[in-house]
Amino acid sequence: MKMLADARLYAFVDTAYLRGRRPEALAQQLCDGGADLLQLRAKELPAEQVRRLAESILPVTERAGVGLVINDHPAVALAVGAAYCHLGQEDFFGAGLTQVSQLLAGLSRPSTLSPQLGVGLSSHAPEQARQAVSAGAAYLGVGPVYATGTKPTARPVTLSYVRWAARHVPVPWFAIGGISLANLDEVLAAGARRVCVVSAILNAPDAARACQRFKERLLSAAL
Ligand code: TZP
Ligand code: MG
Repeated sequence: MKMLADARLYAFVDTAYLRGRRPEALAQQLCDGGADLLQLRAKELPAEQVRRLAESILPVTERAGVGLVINDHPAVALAVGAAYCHLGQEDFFGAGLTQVSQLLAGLSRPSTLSPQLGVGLSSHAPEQARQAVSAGAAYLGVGPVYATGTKPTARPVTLSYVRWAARHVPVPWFAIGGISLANLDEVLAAGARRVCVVSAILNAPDAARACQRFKERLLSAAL
């Protein structure tokens, strides 16, 4: 599997943007386009259906060496053998957790699958980033940078938080929220080298080509 430290482009199979596409076919396109991590985000589905989708996508990501991230469902991530799960502030700190190890200890672990589940945490402000790093997060989300229809109620954190993250966050971190090919240069100029992109890729006419265009520009920005 690709190393997290080398990841630049974090793409999504978000069920809100499928528009009739088969999830595993979309996952293949995103991997073919150069996504380094792939998140399964299915806000409206119950855990059992998330699990079935994860099982259908995992062979695709494994063949491509792309880490699969399960949003919101750590037990599903562990059960299917995904590399990561992603949780928001409210999912993790709001549930009374302070350490990733507490979360993992609370999950029943199949004996052979996913012995080391990495946990990514969202952050919206410096203090949240510090707490997430102390908790043992494998990576951080930094955003939403811009207002976005994918998460319409979230308040943008602006590029100033991206600039702070570039100077202070010691683990891999991904700028997220409203990032497009039109604003990527200013996100890079603020110091981001890794980005999460949902709608700008999933609404593009050719998702694989959209990934390629993001990836080329991310790789041409020096780390
Ligand atoms: N968390 C913060 S912003 C966001 C999430 C899941 C949505 C990102 O989607 P898009 O379409 O790339 O703005
Ligand atoms: Mg969540």
